[in-house]
Amino acid sequence: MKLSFRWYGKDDKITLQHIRQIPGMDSIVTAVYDVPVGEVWSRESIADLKKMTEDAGLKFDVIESVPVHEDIKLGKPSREKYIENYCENIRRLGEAGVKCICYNFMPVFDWTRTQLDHVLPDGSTSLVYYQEQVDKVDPLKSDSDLTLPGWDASYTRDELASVVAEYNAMTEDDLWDNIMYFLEKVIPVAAECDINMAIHEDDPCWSIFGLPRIITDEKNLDRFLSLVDDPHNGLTFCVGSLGCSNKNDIVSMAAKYAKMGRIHFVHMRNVAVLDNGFEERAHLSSCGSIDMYAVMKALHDNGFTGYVRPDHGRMIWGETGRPGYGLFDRALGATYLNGLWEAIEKGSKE
Ligand SMILES: [Mn+2]
Repeated sequence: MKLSFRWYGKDDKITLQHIRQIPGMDSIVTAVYDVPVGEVWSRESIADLKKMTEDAGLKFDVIESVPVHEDIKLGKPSREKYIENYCENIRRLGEAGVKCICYNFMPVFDWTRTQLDHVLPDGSTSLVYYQEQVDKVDPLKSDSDLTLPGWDASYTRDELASVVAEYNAMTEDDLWDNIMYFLEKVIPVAAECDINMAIHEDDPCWSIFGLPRIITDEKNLDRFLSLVDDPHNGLTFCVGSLGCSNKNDIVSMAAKYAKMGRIHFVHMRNVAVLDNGFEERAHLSSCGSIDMYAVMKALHDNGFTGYVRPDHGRMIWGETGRPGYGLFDRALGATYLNGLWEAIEKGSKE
């Protein structure tokens, strides 16, 4: 595995120098943040990121994310322009030596949580999802004050209601058609540039607000990978997103997709699965519902060579900042993953 760490660019209070001091760190995971979704990233912005990263002694291998414009997901005629822009971004990132691009195909809402600073028994805070709180929120009611953290602030409530209504008129099969259309144009370009495209699963891995969501479980991941059967059409295997449903057997899925050579990037996060949702927890297996050792072993034993990053961390030691993306707990997570990997590797040679 190649250890990586998400960095939000120059405005991130966590610096590349901090990240470099985490043992074993190989690559940064970042993106160009000053361009609206769907537009082409400037070569200068890409080159700046690359230079900063490499000057800090890290690699510029992984982009998270190149976001997919809603018109592509909705299958609108304007998708042609946005797909062409997407392909141009792949080409430009390929020129800069990028190896892997993470993206997702979630309608409107990226990750969804009900609270970002839930206090855990040890006094740390984490992101949580409680279904009864989600059920109280209706994005179609544009006059409602109820919102959830993480909602795209670039939408007004009226705009949000209207885009949600557009998706509510779509079936899951429509969304499958639209993702197929996207992949058939994008994957050949990625193959030409030798960039691995790595879709991130829906987070959480079930439908919310009646919106179609399809990147959710093993059956659907099988279908997704078969749409364009090319190794460049792969996965960001997000353990926390898939693992917040007990229906997903994370360990056997990690083994299967690693063996197929289709996992290019892994997000390692532990969650405690509850009857009414889930809580994000520290990375250690005993802190949540996921056997992190078994996931890492499944990856290792099936020839995984891609990128791994610690996913959301708790806020600990008084740190403040972007929820899930503090330095301290993610660094603890990285160190834990290093330890697991070393033990698995050495153990396999005994
Ligand atoms: Mn993730």
